[in-house]
Amino acid sequence: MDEKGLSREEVLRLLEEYRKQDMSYSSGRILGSMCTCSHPLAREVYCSFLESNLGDPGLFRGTRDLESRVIGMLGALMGNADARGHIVTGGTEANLMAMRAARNMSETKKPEIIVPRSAHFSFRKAADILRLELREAELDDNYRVDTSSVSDLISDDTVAVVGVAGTTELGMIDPIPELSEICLEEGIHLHVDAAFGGFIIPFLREAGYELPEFDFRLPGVSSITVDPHKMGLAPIPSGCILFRDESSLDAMSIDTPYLTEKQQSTIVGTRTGASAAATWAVMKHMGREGYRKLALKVMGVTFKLLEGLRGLGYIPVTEPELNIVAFNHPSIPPGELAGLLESRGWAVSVASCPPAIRVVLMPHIREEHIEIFLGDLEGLI
Ligand code: 0PR
Repeated sequence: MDEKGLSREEVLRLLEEYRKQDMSYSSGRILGSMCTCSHPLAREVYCSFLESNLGDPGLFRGTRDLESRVIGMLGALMGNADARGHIVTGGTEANLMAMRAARNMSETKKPEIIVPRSAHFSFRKAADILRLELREAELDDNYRVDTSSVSDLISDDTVAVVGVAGTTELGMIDPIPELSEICLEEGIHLHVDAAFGGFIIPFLREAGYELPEFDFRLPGVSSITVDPHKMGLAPIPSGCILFRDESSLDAMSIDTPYLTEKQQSTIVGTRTGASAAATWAVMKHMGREGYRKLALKVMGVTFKLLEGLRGLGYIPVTEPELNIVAFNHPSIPPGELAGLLESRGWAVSVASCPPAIRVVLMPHIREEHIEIFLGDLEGLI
């Protein structure tokens, strides 16, 4: 650090130089991200709650109330208004908490978890941190988990089964109703990772899309991850972990004798209340109607891309269930195609299973961006 401080103007000028190197969502060029421009109201509220600390909630009773109300709203959206949980930093922390609760509630000395091959890498982190053996279940021809493979992997040491509602690479929804039946019968914690899908599947269902149930309405579902900072339009960091009831939180609670609250179940100690306040604000402002419109809009852009790709001779690898399209060029391998697109200013990502270019049609991607993107793809066919 320098001895003398710089002026405010000088600091801001220097920062602008750094910011210029970043990409922006509003350019429409970020095609492989699950994050997006946060809602302007959420941004404003976030800044005004910057100093609130939910690690010591007795000092910030109003913000704690906002967190409980967000949990109540999301619980109700997921079919259980009595769900308990917390606003956390994102899907990784939420999944870690779910695995921790499941492990702590079991007696086994050699805990194992079963996750689909398509599960997000956060479960590998959780397995490593919590010393869980990770078993991967096979996928079916549509890249959804094969429930017979899950059944085959279950043992006396299985503490949790994971199903994904909106896979990271392809946006596929695992057969959660079947997993619910299996887990109910075996008495195993079923965690649903709806980090991406949680803020779109319920609204598409309301709008008449035929998508399977995936939430607490299924009796075998014990916990759900849903991230407001993905399709919820909340600023980063905003994730949410929901448990069917308080017992899962109790299984992780640690005494915090000198704080205003005597027990804590979250992993993080000092933690911002700004995420909870901003998420509350955006959910109250959008309402179900606002999110339903948004869901239909992104699906419209998704189908436009899909149709355009087919028209040009590109090959989609699945029929999309949500707003993710993965596709291949008839001859250029996906890694090479991603490079060619990058040189034309597009940030796409490459899926691994199966290898394909992956485009996430987040709200910042509009029809006009897709038209330009398809124009560039046409030049490569
Ligand atoms: N579960 C699922 C199903 C996910 O897709 C993700 C992240 C997580 C959990 C973990 O969430 P956090 O990253 O919030 O902890 N999915 C995206 C991915 O890994 C995250 C992402 C977002 C990556 C924006 C890149 C990016 O630009 O692809």
